[in-house]
Amino acid sequence: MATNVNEAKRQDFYQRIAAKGLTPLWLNMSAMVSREPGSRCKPAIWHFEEIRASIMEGGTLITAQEAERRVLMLENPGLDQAHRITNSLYAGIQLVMPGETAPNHRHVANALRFIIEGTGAYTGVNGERTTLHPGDFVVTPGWTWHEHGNNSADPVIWMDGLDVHLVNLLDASFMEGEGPEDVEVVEDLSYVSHGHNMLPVDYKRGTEGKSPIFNYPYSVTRDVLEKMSRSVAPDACHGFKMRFIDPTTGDWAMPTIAVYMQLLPKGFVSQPYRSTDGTIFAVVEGTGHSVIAGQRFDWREKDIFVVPSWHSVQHFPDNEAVLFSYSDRATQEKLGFWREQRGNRSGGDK
Ligand code: 1HN
Repeated sequence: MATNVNEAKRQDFYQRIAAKGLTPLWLNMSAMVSREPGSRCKPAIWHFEEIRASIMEGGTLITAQEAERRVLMLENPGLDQAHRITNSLYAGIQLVMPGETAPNHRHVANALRFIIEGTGAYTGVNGERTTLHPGDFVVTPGWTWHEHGNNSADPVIWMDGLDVHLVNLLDASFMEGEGPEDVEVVEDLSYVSHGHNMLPVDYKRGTEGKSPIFNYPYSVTRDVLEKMSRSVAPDACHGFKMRFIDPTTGDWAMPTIAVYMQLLPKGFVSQPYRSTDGTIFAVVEGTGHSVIAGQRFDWREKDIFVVPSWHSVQHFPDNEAVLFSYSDRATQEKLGFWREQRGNRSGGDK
């Protein structure tokens, strides 16, 4: 048993060793090694109506060229305005106005684009161009040159998802600007040459864990979900949920970020589900609500909501709905950290 004398001696000891850059584990262990995830990340929703009004106002105040990227970041209310939507992941809303370009640059962080509004903007990745359509999932792998432009008559809006906070946690950030000009290639060459159960005969996979495919088009994704939903039974927790892959390996499409699309059929109520990867959802089609750790969030097309790590979620679509989502599961799996729990548990909801 601790005595008062002991405690005073201890406090004195802690103070003296602090000056030497030492601190006792025994005062910090339970906070550092929690019995289960205790994320400060909060469940939250951003309604597109409000996002759109704000980014369009931003469009009158700064050009894409001037801003380099004209983006409003989605900041999780529990995470101290730290430019993140979960502990590990970044989300932002980017606007490219008709006639604008955003200059070529590259960085270590991997980025995804999920197209929300507008057709006819493009992203160039390592000189190859892809035209962006609503629902498309576009990858710009780490350290590839990428730029954007909008040759259409309408504003184009998408969500960016990046692993930049993972890169910064590891102090591994590099960035360069003013890359080479686009070269003339067949539009979506990477999808043509790698996305149809074929590979160029001498294709050699790099060591960086990059998918050769830049655009996973919604027209294909939607068709897959439609046919799946007519042919097999829905998963009790996910409905019809597909993951985007690197077709040369079967691994996730991005080395660090897991990306999905799911269809929730009419009348479906998902069973409670939780996992250690805090997940960002974007509503592609439909209306409904989700209950996250007991809190109800009503959503409609183009809204974005976040389910923090180890928070139980249940989805209730009003009719058929389609949800895009991404999380750090690809990272957690590679490191052996990832866990999930399906269905109701004893002990109640978190
Ligand atoms: C970036 O390069 C883009 O290329 C968007 O569109 C958002 C957020 C942080 C760091 C780099 C882009 C970004 C970003």
